[in-house]
Amino acid sequence: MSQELYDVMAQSIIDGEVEEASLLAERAIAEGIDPLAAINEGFVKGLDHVGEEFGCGEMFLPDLVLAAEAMKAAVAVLEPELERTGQERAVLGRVVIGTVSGDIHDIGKTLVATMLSASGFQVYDLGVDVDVAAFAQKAREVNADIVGVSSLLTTTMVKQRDVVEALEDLGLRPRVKVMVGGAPVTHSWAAEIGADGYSEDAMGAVQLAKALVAG
Ligand code: B12
Repeated sequence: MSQELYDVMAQSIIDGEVEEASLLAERAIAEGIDPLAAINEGFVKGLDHVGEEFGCGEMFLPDLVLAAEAMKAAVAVLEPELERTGQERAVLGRVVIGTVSGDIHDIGKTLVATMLSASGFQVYDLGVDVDVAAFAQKAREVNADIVGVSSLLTTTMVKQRDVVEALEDLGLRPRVKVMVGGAPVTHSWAAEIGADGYSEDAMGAVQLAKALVAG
């Protein structure tokens, strides 16, 4: 797979070209490129660039919004392919996942949910801006094995701790494991709040979930 195509994919996100991003995603499938590689080596690189530029005041919110739309368009094309290549298998466990309240970032969380589901987990995706109590209630309702909590903002990360506590309050810990993620989240933060694990990406999240259900 040529670096050139990955670079064009990244550029389509930087330019916020929704049509172009979705056409490139289709091209990746037609050329037999691993859909996760297309996301991680191509499109995400563009989004990272936009995030950096935004962080240092070189790009602005409308750029971020357009980049996110282009990213979502590409992921929407690649998602069925990710699921298809996951193949049929027995349910490995039940995972409740969502982005904490106050935070509407959903691209990474949805990618993790898709990869978990493609890998054989039954996934209950609560979406974004999810109340702390809703994570715990859903976990009890579906008898979850794992609760996955995403936060992309430093200001909302503290809600991950609240989810751990809400599960404790309902008497669901330690049976229900908690995994956390999102750009500002780290291993040490996960340990500090009493979560059972952290992963920096979707593939790592699948490995982590498998390890957590294996005990
Ligand atoms: C796209 C984007 C947006 C889009 C989101 C669209 C959407 N539908 O998601 C929009 C434009 C809406 C947006 C808004 C804002 N954003 Co924004 N955004 C980003 C950006 C550029 C990319 C995020 C992304 O999708 N990355 C790609 C995915 C694939 O990666 P990911 O999310 O990190 O997820 C992976 C891992 O983290 C992990 N993971 C994620 N979740 C989970 C969960 C579990 C359980 C596990 C195990 C793993 C895991 O696996 C994922 C897959 O590999 C980031 C910069 C960056 N590079 O992170 C800024 C960024 C996160 N945003 C930022 C900010 C400040 C904002 C705003 C406050 C801006 C504003 N002034 O309004 C608002 C907040 C709105 C809100 N209340 O939530 C800051 C956050 C700073 C901070 N540390 O707090 C960042 C870092 C940009 C920056 N450098 O300043 N944003």
